[in-house]
Amino acid sequence: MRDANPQTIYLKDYQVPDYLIHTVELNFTLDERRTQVVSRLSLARNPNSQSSETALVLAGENLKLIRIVLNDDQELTEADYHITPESLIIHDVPQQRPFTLNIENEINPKANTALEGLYLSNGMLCTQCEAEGFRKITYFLDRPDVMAKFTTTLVGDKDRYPILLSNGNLIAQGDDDNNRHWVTWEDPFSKPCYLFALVAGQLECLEDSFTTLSGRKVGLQIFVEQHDIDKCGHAMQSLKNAMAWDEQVYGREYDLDLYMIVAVSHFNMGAMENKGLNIFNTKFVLARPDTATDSDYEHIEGVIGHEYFHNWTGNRITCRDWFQLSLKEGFTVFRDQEFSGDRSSKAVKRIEDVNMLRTRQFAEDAGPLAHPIRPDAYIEINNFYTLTVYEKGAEVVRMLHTLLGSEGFRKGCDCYFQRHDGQAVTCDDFVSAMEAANGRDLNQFRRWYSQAGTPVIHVIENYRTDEKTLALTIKQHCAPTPGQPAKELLHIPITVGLLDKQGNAIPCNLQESATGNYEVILQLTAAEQTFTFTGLAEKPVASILRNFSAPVKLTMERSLDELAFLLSYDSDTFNRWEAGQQLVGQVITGLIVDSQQGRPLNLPPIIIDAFKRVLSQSWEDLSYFSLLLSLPSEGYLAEQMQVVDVEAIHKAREFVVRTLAEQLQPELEALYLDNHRDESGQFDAGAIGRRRIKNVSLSFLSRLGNEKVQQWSTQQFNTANNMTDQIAALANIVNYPHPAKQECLTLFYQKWQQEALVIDKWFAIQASSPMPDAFATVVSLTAHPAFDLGTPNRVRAVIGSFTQANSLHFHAVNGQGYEFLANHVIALDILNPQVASRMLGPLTSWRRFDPTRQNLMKTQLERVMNSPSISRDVYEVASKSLM
Ligand code: 0A1
Ligand code: ZN
Repeated sequence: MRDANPQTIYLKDYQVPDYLIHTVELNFTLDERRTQVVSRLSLARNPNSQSSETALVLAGENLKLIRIVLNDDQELTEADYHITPESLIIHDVPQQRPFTLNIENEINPKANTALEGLYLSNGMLCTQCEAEGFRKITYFLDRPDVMAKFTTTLVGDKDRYPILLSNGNLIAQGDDDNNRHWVTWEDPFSKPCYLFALVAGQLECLEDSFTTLSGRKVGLQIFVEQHDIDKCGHAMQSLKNAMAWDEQVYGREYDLDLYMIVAVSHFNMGAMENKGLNIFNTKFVLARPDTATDSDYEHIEGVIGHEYFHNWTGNRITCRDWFQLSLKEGFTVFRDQEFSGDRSSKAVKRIEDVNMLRTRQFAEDAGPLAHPIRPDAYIEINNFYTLTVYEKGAEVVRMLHTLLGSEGFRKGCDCYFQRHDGQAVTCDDFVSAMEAANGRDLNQFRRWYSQAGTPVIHVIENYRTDEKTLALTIKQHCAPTPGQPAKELLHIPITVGLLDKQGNAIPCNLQESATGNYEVILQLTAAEQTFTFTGLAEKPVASILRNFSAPVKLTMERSLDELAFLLSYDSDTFNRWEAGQQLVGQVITGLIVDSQQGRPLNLPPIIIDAFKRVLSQSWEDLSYFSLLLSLPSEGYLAEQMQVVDVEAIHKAREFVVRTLAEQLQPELEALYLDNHRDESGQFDAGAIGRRRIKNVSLSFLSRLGNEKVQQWSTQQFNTANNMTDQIAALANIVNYPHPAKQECLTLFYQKWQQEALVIDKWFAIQASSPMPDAFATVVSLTAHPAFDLGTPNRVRAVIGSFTQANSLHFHAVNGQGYEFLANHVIALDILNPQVASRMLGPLTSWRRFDPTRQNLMKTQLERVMNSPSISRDVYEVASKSLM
């Protein structure tokens, strides 16, 4: 291993910093291979330090130290300090009064393939400092509770780096000798160094402005490479929408005069909320109807919103330590989810979010890497930017919103902003603000922060004709997770509604509090509780866990008839969809067993009738309609099985889709033709919905393999003037037998070869195809001249798609998929440990498979773990998953 003895960091060991930094003046002389960094820090001993240690320990990695000067006049010699691979230790610094340090060092951005710190992307210099990248730029107290005011001067060649950006406001600029120029930026807000950013390069800019509620005019700038300048309009509009939304919903205004976004092609994650200078993966900025799909447009809006919302939830108020990551991420994801829901369809957005949570986060929470939303230990913090911290973290904030109501939640937020503006705080501080503003005791609720695993809620119904009551007995249970053998009881909000036989909503009068409301939030706090509804002359149908009011698994005896009834009548859009998923899910689960036992497969008529009913209704929200027609994914079905059988899942699910296509062919064809209007790819709910329903129909029909539908696909592929339609057609051409497959793939590549993000789609579609030649295709794609291990988006498109979106072939019983992944993780780890460790994910779920696959997967994990000079990132994931 590169780091022979990786240390575990524990939350319980947290101590306040021994020193504080008040101001930082940075001076960069930019060069691809030799960037000079001069840093002037003003420091002082922290009066609250709990340590007797007086040495000053600054974090720093891969830095070439040139000089250190204390208090402007005392150049330190090697006797005064000590350098380790991870730090600079200065033995003796003033304890009683403030002091300055001038540190000069050099870095090599071109050699930085890990994309952390200062690095190069298509000739542009840019930074990524969260979580601990700043220490790869210069020596510093690289921890979020050290907040300082930054002034940054960038010096660079005028031709190579005409644009020079950093955080805050531009306060001075000028020319230097040797065709160089310089710019000074000042950020008036104190911030931790993980929010520092700089960008230098040849960039084009789209400009606009936004006037805040209080009448301040804020300049908005989006910087991209020249050829992308025509793809920034949607991002800009999304930014303005996000700024207005945060004012309306949270009363939060932007606080600088300038908000900049830069799009870069090489980025480990989605985007980064650096103060005033967000750096984005191009994938979440660039969109033109012919290059980006509707779902790309939606993701861009969501991520632009997310990073903007961080200005208050993350930047103005930040995390005390990295264990508190969900304080900013869970809250900000909740905010971006609500923003997106308000912008489009709340129902659709909620279903999409829950779908992702249940297929991916639930799997994480049930696996070897399960951790609470506030983890208590880590080896490499970059491994904890997880679905649990983000998505489950958002669910926990959503539960607070549900428990306190919109107004109570807003009061809690106001209290949080007022109490903690300018501070680095904890998840506990957030909950305390909610308690204080609402006069509530949330002590039991706090366990959601410390406890891993997905609780299972079991509901038993008991209707009594004589008493006209319905009793719901609800039990909660959470299985052990690594390091947490016994679980505590949680406070779980369960939203319930009742329907009469005609499908009408009826009042939910609880025995102890008859409110007459049509919906009630049950507070489950004990292991078992009974809630009794009164005044029910006939047995109602209960709609439970409406809007997915808690991140739990709900188990309950439900007949197919009852599910079909809820699918027809539930007024809760989430539970209506959920009833359909349960209905089809139960049937597919039965078919999986039939398939495993070699019995013939039959689709019960109730499913066909249910689909017919959905198809016969008229729907305003066509996106919601298309979700009602979509079957549970293979990933979701896998989650329901004791031992995952990818082949049986694929076979059973495909059987259902194909049978439905056969039985409903006329309806689906009509739906396709009705919605196949020539559209320019406008991004409005109506047009998006029409494209969605049309493409769902085409996907069903493509299973029939008939020439007519093949022609529809080819025609749609050839004539589409928007990427949603073109890529949907291509997916059907690639996923099912089609005579023009190679021709279409070639045409598409030729047409789009200059557009990296479109070519990512071309790679991803082939890598996730269920066709028998998928593995050979993937191997050949990794040899394609456009494949590049140094570009995370491309790695995700090929290796990520194959291993995460092609279970059937990744889990081939000969183990070739596993070996392929291990080979690439080992090769990638040398370049980019963060991405390598993320790619390893699919192997970590080895316990979920049959013994043969378990062995094959374990063998590859062991190979990865034992390969020489493996990174801390990959080591942590591999070793924990083998424990
Ligand atoms: N804070 C960013 C995500 C992010 C996290 C880590 C990164 O590099 C290791 C980069 C970005 C967000 O939530 O958007
Ligand atoms: Zn975030």
